[in-house]
Amino acid sequence: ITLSHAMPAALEHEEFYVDYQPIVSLSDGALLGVEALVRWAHPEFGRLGPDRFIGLAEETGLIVPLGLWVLETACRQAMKWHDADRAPFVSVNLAARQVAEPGLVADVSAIIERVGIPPSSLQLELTESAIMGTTGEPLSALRRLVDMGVRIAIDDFGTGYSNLAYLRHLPVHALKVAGSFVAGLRAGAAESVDARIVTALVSLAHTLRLDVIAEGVETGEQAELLTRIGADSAQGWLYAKPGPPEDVEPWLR
Ligand code: G
Ligand code: G
Ligand code: MN
Ligand code: NA
Repeated sequence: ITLSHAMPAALEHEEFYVDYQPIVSLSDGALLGVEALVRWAHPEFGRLGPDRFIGLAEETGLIVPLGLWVLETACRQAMKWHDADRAPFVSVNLAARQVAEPGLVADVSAIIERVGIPPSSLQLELTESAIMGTTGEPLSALRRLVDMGVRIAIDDFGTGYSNLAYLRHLPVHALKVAGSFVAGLRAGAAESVDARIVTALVSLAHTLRLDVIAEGVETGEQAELLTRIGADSAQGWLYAKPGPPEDVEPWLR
């Protein structure tokens, strides 16, 4: 039986689970939010990462119910972390197929109401290819979500095709700089091509009044350079690997 055929039953049998990776402020190291990352505890093949099954789920359409399950699970978890002093946001990946789905706004707002999460504590991550060229009903769906208070981030920014004129009119709040650019940042290599690209991306984002989240930050040197360049926040192994909710708890204090 193929992975793709096994997915509907796996969703029903609760074989999927969500790991969380902290997103921290570069100015003071405080936890700002977490990214939710789905995994599959396959009874035969063990833990499978999203690279193994998200593409298949998009092809079969299972991404729609799976994506809503991830969204609701992540929002419920985020609410457990909310208290009087702190309300870390949760950032959930949205596949192109989900954005094209006519029920998106109704489904997302139903989850927000059911869970009771402030819409501003929810960020949706879309890749450039999912968001660029979005017009008509899907674009107005994104606008309605933004009007509700939900934040939108463009994932893996810089690796796809961004139409800058188009970006200007999109209801986007943040750009996530792809880890492939961050990987090339090293102290003493301030003139490296990657350093110049990241500098340009940060400048572009700030010109458009967007926040910058740098991904794949693995070393203190990278964090230092990113801070100097003016990136707002960061995510990566330097701070924490994606992990179960318990791993996030020390960050709440
Ligand atoms: O978990 P990992 O770091 O291996 O993530 C690999 C990719 O899978 C990332 O690009 C991430 O955006 C994507 N991904 C993780 N969880 C989800 C999800 O719930 N929905 C979608 N559409 N993509 C996801
Ligand atoms: O949504 P996106 O594709 O960006 O998902 C992030 C992916 O990058 C996940 O697969 C996650 O496990 C991985 N990741 C997170 N932090 C780091 C890091 O510091 N270095 C590397 N190489 N990968 C990371
Ligand atoms: Mn992501
Ligand atoms: Na990314």
